[in-house]
Amino acid sequence: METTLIIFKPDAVQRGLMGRIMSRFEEKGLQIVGCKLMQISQDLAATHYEAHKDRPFYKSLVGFMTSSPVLVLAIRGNNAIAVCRKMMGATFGSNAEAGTIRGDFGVSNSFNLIHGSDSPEAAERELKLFFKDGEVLNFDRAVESWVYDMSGGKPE
Ligand code: IDP
Ligand code: MG
Repeated sequence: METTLIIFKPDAVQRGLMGRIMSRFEEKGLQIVGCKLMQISQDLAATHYEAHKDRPFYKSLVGFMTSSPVLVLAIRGNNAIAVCRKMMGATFGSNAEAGTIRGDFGVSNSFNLIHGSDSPEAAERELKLFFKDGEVLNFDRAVESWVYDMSGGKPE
């Protein structure tokens, strides 16, 4: 099972879309194992997006991400990183596929509602940036054996 870091960006929180977007992940069968509303500091935004520091949009991206609270989530499931990225859709709202979160809820290329880790390495790094020890929980779900086919001994 993988765990990925998802952030509902300030536009998703301000527009009252937290519940609807979170429902998509729950309905998919993914498990929410960490969740908190927080205000991202300049330092945290800079660290989180350090790979983009030389890009022309970096300053406005950091400004946007620190402008208003975000909801950060740790989401777990089989291949959760790729599954969540697919559910998010392409980076730009203007060309994200219908049926994806970015495709259905936004049209902006910078206010694109949601962040998701893009690799296992990024997920490990980003989860540590946003969650302290003990804030990502391990717990059994009663429905687990109906979410995944476990007959082969592993989730299918
Ligand atoms: P991703 O969020 O789909 O992984 P990245 O390329 O990692 O996309 O970019 C990080 C974030 O930076 C995007 O989600 C978006 O908010 C912003 N961004 C990326 N490219 C542009 C751009 O060309 N103009 C404005 N904002 C951008
Ligand atoms: Mg990215």
